[in-house]
Amino acid sequence: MSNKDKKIAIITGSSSGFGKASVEKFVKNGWHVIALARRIQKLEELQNDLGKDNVTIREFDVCQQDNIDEFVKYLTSQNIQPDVLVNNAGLALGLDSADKANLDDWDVMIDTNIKGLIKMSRAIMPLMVENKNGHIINVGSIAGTYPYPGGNTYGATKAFVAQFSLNLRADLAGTGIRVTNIEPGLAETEFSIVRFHGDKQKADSIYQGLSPLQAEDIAESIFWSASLPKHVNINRIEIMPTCQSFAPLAINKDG
Ligand code: NDP
Ligand code: 8X3
Repeated sequence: MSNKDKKIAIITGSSSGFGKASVEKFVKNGWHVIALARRIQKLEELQNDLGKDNVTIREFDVCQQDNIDEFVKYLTSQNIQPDVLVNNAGLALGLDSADKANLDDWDVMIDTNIKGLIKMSRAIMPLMVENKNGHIINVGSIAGTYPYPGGNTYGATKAFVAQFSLNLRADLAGTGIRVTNIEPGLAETEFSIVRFHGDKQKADSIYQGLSPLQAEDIAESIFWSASLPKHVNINRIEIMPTCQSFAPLAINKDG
């Protein structure tokens, strides 16, 4: 792998959903992708499909600082200068109201969606700044803008991602580094299976009779943001399936 041959994207959470579809999209368009996730077997299957020349894989947990440190050492030792970092790894756990929610679930969401994302960004940014080239694409959510029952900590982590993305833009002004926040709505991936702790029937019922977004729809917008000329920065993209919309504010007679 060399920057001379191809542009290089690092994509976290590449083993399924948006991440996997993004790996496929970037590779189809001639990029080399470093695909990161915890489930190495899924990454091996992806690499077998797309070819070792196009995809480098690495077993990787964004919550493990030593994984991040070793990865940066690897990039530096190989003189790899990433053109794009897609901070996609993330999850929702549970849909209980805040007074009943599981605190361990909250911890995992904060560790992954917030701390994993900021630590990855902090680790990769210096390489980009040094090279005066790079683009950080975060995967936020409409849940970071619009509250809904049971969204509590998940939505709050995505609100953090939205503000962090804007603040990165402020800090990176003058460096040529771009920052984008992609904010999808309801999308059919493994997301709901994870949210409901492996209950596939419950997860399937979320999408039944609807036409939710597909992983490829989001990969399209991620790739589009990355493929624009360097003087164009997409700050944020909010995407919903047509079937998703807004409800009136709730008013409860009992206070
Ligand atoms: P998936 O569950 O299909 O994919 C999530 C990916 O994140 C998996 O590849 C998983 O890989 C990875 N991941 C989770 N935790 C970690 C971790 N600690 N370290 C490294 N990788 C991790 O869901 P989506 O594709 O839908 O989700 C991708 C992103 O999109 C998330 O940030 C999610 O919050 C966001 N999103 C999803 C929406 C939806 O409706 N689907 C809508 C809006 C935003 P592995 O388990 O192998 O590590
Ligand atoms: C996932 C979108 O609306 O299911 O981030 O919370 S939603």
